[in-house]
Amino acid sequence: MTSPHARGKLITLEGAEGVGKTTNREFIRHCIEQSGHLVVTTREPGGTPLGEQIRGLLLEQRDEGSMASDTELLLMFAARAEHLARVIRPALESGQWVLCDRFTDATYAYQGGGRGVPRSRIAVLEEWVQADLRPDLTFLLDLPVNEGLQRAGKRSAPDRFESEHAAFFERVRQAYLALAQQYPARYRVIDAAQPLEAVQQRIHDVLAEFFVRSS
Ligand code: Z5A
Repeated sequence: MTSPHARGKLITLEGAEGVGKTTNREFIRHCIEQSGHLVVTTREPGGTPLGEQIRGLLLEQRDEGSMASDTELLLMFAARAEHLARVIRPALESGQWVLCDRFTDATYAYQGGGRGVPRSRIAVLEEWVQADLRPDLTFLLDLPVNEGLQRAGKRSAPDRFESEHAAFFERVRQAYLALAQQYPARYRVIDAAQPLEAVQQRIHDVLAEFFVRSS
């Protein structure tokens, strides 16, 4: 039986530390609503009660030292499986759009690029947990690492990821840029070093083009 609704669109927001995802999330949500679509705004890791508990485990500083990178990877995908089952798939299937602050590309960038987990291991979990579901549009907010760290440094005490060194975030940034090159049809790279108005003008233009393409 075919669904009475067209499937909604999945839009993801990506970037390394302090690039302005949170700052721009509301703006994107507003633009989507203005175009006449219902939108669910959510985030990873998290987005469900259990996923937020897993997020707590992932971000908290641990006395016993670092978490094994496979544990980190599996927890990311455990939270994602829950998120897909309880929030993302039901919303998309009912025709709503989903705006997600970080998704699987963050796993390729942080666990793959940052921690050095082989890409093939991430791909196995992606296939298992998502099957053929992929984002329809991905914004990559790109900023030189030092500038991002400086912006983020103005906030509260650093969590487990925020305590990493600049070299880690440089690998994350390069992994994101490589993904953008690999998937040019869905990726839009935004120069996040520009003033906020210019960043949002560019986001607005990308969305306007996307709405036309998806209508
Ligand atoms: N993680 C992972 O490892 N693997 C995965 O699969 C997933 C996630 C899904 C939590 O993510 C951690 O999880 C994350 C990766 C890991 N760790 N790190 N790093 P998160 O998204 O919740 O945490 P975050 O990266 O720290 O994002 P954030 O806290 O939401 O920061 P942001 O959104 O990029 O930045 P912001 O808070 O919007 O902006 C930072 C400051 O810059 C703020 O003062 C703004 O006012 C200012 N700002 C923003 N835009 C501008 C412009 N254009 N000019 C000047 N100043 C600006």
